[in-house]
Amino acid sequence: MKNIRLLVMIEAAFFAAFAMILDFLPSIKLSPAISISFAMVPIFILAFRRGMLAGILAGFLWGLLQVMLGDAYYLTPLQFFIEYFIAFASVGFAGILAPLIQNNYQKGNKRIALAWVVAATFIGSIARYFWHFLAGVIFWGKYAPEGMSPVLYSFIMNGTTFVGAFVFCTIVLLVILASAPRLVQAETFMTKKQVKKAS
Ligand code: 218
Repeated sequence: MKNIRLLVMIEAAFFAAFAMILDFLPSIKLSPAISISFAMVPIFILAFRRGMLAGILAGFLWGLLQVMLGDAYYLTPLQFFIEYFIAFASVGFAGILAPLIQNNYQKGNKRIALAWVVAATFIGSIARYFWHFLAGVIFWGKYAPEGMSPVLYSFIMNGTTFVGAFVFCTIVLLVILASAPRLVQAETFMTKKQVKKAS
């Protein structure tokens, strides 16, 4: 049990680092602080593979990496906390559908599993961008064009980014998981003692 937890934590760190690397690739920039990319993909894969808590941990670590590598935009402490810890960790909520994805793969229902992958990607993306939208209304309103309300400005900026990121991530995930579904089907990890007991 202890070993499984350690393995999941190592996987979370690995997938968070992978997301950070993807974040450095060229992306579509809406503003210096907002870009549309598929960097969330590794966090989604881990959330489908290991469930919601592991996904939340990986998302949190990804946010922490952004902060540590100086790739974060700071306006106020609360804005920073919401956008780099709560928002990034929320991507892991995609893992709420992990049991449905795993069960359908196990039963050989590939198409249904992939349909749940799309739904889970939607959940993780909207959970993240809800927080960016909220931060946008409260903290980024001053950057809105003259006469535009902060709510509309944040909705347009974060709504566009949400749709773009969701579509990008869905396409990449469908391509990856259609050919390598084993990525989300973790083999049960057993200690030597457990193997002996089971055999
Ligand atoms: C209107 C507006 N502009 C900028 C931001 C900040 N923001 C938005 C989306 C994603 C991220 C994290 C880095 O990719 C950030 C900092 C906002 N919330 N709203």
